[in-house]
Amino acid sequence: MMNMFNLATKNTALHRKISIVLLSRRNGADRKFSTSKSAAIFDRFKSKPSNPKDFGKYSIVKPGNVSPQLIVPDHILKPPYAETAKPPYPPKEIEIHDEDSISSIYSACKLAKRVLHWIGTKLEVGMTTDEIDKLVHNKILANNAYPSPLNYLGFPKSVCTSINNVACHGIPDDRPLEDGDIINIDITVYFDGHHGDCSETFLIGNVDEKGRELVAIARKCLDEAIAGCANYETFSNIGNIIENIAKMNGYDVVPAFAGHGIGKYFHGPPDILHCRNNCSGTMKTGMIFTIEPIITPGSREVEIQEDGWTAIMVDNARTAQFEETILVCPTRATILTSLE
Ligand SMILES: [Co+2]
Repeated sequence: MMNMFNLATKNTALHRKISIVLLSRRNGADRKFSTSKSAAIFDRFKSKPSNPKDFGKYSIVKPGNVSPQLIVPDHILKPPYAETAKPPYPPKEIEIHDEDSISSIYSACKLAKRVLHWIGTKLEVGMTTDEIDKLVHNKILANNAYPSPLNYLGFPKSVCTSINNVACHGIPDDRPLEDGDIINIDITVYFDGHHGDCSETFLIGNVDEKGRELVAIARKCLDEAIAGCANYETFSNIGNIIENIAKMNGYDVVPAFAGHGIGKYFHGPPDILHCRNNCSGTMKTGMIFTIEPIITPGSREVEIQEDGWTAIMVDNARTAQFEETILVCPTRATILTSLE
């Protein structure tokens, strides 16, 4: 899951540099969003309307029917927002994690990646995203962990499932997977008091060539960005690497969503921008954060649906996204969301 830039968190130097416009298009008309959950679109990042483009062969997805919220038994350690939907404030400064903290986050990250890998082997045409949610929910509980998205700021499900033109934060529903879909599954677990967060875009059946290429480039953007992380590297390096690779291949980056620091909190500083930027800030050994760029062949604009979460591309282009949680080390970054 990702940080959405919003006015409530616009108190850092990084946010002050970016003027933001909260808007959505409904029935073709712009309207201002009033909820704190609304996503922001940076006006400086808005792309010009492009000519209709051939984005390939795929179904355009809209939100479906959502089943009742699942139960978490009492013996599972729950994060503070599990009952209230309101997460406590994260630390103001970027945390430098000590060995104990790194070890706990690593355990959560490994579990998240194991569940992600496992659900990837279960996907098949005809399975609904609601079924994916139930499988993931039960798998996480069976590992004595809590599915972090559940009731985080009111999110109704245990996993995000974002298919084709859904950029991120898709809510599992009654839509069955179709041959040719690409689906991002975003798993975060809360284990031993710490969160671990990762996602992957999976191919369902026969995905057209444009879809396969999009997914491959999204993976490459993340891998190269991680390779550019180490002690003393700048945070802006991440967005610059990602957007350069995307643009070189004819793609763009969706700027409205950011990676985030993670630990005892699901989302904390730093905000990791995935588009080119010159924001200040330098990585230090012991920092832990996610990188999770969303790549598109179309324009950069997303529209948040009335459910307050589902982010759909305005031009209905497909998007692909991968996410890892990483630890900054002296000469490189270590991926904590690993299978080992
Ligand atoms: Co995340």
